[in-house]
Parts: sequence; C-alpha cells; structure tokens
Amino acid sequence: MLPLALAGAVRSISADTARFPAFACIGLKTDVAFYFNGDSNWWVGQSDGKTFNWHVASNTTGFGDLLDFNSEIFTGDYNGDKKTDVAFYHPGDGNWWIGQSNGSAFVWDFAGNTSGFGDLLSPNIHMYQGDFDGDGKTDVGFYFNGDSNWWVGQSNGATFTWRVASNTTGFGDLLDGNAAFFMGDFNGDKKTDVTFYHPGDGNWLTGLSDGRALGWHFASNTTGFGDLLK
Ligand SMILES: [Ca+2]
Ligand SMILES: [Ca+2]
Ligand SMILES: [Ca+2]
Repeated sequence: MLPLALAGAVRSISADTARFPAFACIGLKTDVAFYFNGDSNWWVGQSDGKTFNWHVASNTTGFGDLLDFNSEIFTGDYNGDKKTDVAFYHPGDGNWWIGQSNGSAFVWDFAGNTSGFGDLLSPNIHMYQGDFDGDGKTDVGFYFNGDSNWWVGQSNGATFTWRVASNTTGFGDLLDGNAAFFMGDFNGDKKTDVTFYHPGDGNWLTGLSDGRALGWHFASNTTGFGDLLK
C-alpha cells in the first residue's frame, strides 16, 4: 500500500502518520488519498480495481496548515463502519478532530481535547494507535517517558476517552533511542497489543491488551542475531 509517490511531489510516508512539507499521502485500504496544504483539499483516489478515480473528499481551510509540523495526521476506522477515516491532533490547542468517511467525503467532528497532557508531539512522547479493546473502532494512545505511562484514548465512534493502560517504569526510558515499538494483535483476540524490542539485552517484551490494560510478559530474546536496530 505504501510508500507511495505521486508525480514526484509527494514523498514516501509511513503507514499511519504523515507530516511533510506540502502533501500528506494516506493509504485508505484499496483507495489512496492526499492532503495538500496549499488549498487544504483532501483528495481521495478511489480504486476501481485498475485505476484511481480522484475527487475532493474534504476541505479543511478552517483548520489551517496541517503540515506545518504542528499537527499529526492519522488514519483508522474510528467509528467501526469499515470505512477508513482520518483524524488529526493539533498540539497548539490540544484538539483532536475525526473526519469520518461516508464513502465519498470526510465529515469532521470534534473528538476531544488533550491539552492537559501537554504537547503530544514532544520527543518525550511516542504516539500510536490500534484497536485496543477489539470493538472495531480504532483507538489512539501515547507513551510518555517522563512517567512511563501508556495512555489509550478509546474511541466510542465520535470521541476519545483517555485512561492509563499500563505503566512500565521498570523497563526504563523506552524513548532513549534503544528500543523499537511494534503494535499488532499478537495473540489473535482482535485487541491490539504492544511489543517492544530492546537491543541492549536482545529482549522482546509484549504487552497483551485485555481491553483495559496491558499485561506484560517476556516474548523472546534475539541476542544471537546481534543488534536488530543496526
Ligand atoms: Ca469509519
Ligand atoms: Ca477500539
Ligand atoms: Ca491481542
């Protein structure tokens, strides 16, 4: 699905987030999309199986430039209707917005405010998302190395409700450049879990989500393979 390049103007991007100078390209399952900060249009290229048919799915001029490195764009199915939606977080005011896809357009709604948590784009914070309670609605979350709390913003289809899902103080600072995070459903119960790899000791630790909290266990050691982050 990704990375994707369009006429040299769009840079390759990660699967879940995009923060680039002028365009953000977004993978929407079999469709693709991009946002252009020049006119704030969100274009969707709907796949008919062979080609992409492009139309403007939204315009967010009122939200300002979302690619000014002061916002974070996400994609997921936040309301669980099987249509991929978009969302963004703006640390300037702490607001979260969800653009629910109705199949042809994004309909924007206020999804909550996290100004009390400070700037979630800080280098002391790692943001992530997944369906941590397995209800089909994509949730968001973040880890803060200041207190080692793992927060989850559980989606009810319209807004995110925040709670602490875990604390990993005993694991040290996971954002010191010596750990890699992976989100996935490692036990197949439809709830997104967390794994991190620590090259210092070669350990893999997995936090299985029970829908409310992450329960951590030792998953593997790959010391024999050397440092997998090099
Ligand atoms: Ca949806
Ligand atoms: Ca969920
Ligand atoms: Ca799971």
